[in-house]
Amino acid sequence: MIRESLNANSTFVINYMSPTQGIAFQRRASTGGSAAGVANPTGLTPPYWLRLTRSGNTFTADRSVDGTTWTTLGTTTVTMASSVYVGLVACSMSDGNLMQAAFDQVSVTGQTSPEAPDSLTATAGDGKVDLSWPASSGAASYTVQRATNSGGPYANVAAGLTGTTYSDTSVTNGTTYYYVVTATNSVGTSGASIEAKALPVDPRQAWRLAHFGQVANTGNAANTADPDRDGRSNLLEYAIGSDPSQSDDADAGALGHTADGLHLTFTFSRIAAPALTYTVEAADSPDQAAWSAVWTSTGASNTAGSVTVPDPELIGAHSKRFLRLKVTL
Ligand SMILES: [Ca+2]
Repeated sequence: MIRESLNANSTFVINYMSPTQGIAFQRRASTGGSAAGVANPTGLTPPYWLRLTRSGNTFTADRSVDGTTWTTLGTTTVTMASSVYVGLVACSMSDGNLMQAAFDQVSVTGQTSPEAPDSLTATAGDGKVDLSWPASSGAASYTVQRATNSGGPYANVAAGLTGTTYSDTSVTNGTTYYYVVTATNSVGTSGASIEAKALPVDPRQAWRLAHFGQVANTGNAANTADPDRDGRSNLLEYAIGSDPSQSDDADAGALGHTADGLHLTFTFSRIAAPALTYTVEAADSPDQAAWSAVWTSTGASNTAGSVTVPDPELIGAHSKRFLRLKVTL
C-alpha cells in the first residue's frame, strides 16, 4: 500500500491478493472519499509477486509469478503529497478473526527518510557538552535535541547540522542533560537516536564530585565546610590541592626567610584556577583586625606550583610577625 498519511481517510492505492478472489488493485482518489476498485483479475492462486509503482501521481500495479516477468493490472491517477507512506497490510476481512501472513522478497526503492543514528555519545566539559554520532545512511542533516529529564520532552538545540558532531555550549554547569539526535532528508525525519546524558561541571564542581560525589555547594561539600576538621575550609583545600577528607599538616603553608635573612617568607602550593584570588596577609599580632595584604594573585597569574611570597617588612623591624594565606572567589 502507498498512502498519503496515516489518517483513516487518507488517499491510497493498494495492490493485494486474497486466497480465493485473485488480485485486487484499489484506490481512494480523494481524502475522505470512497475506496474503489481499479482492476481485479480473478482465477489466480497464491503465491504471487506484487508490485506498486509511483511516478508523479500515476500509480501502476503489476503481478508476476517469478519476480522477473511482470504483467500490469492497471494504472490510475491519485494526487498525493511528495512524501508518502509505504507499507504492507494483512487482514482477515472478518471482524474478531486474527490472521497471519508471511511476506518475503520485500523491497522499497526510491527516496526514503533516513534511519536514526545508531548511537550517540555525550561528553561533558566545563560549560559544554560534546556530542558525536555515526553517520546515518541517506541523511542530509541532523537535529540535536535535549531535555533535563530522561525521556524528554526534548527541545531543539541545533538543526541543519551536516556534520556528525556538535558542541552544546548553551548549558548550565551542574545540570544533567539528556540528548537525542534525529536525521533528516528531503523525504522526512527519522525517529530519535538512543538517549545519551552528560553533566557539565566547572572545576570546583568537578572537585566536589570527585571528593564528595556531588556538585552542589552544600553540606560536607560546601566551600566553607571542613569535614576533616583540619582548620582548612574546602575552598582552601581545593586551592592548595590538598585532600579535603584527610587532615595532613604537610599540605599547609610553610614559613621561611629570604636568602639574605632580612625578610620572612610564606610558601604554599597553588593550582591553576583563574577564578580564585590568593592573598598572603601579614600582621604583628594574630588579632583579626591586624591583618593586611602583602601580596595577591588571580586570573592567568594563577599558575600551578609552589609559590614563595616574601614579607616586604624587615624582620628586624618587628618583635613578632605572622603570615597567612587567604583564598577567595
Ligand atoms: Ca578541611
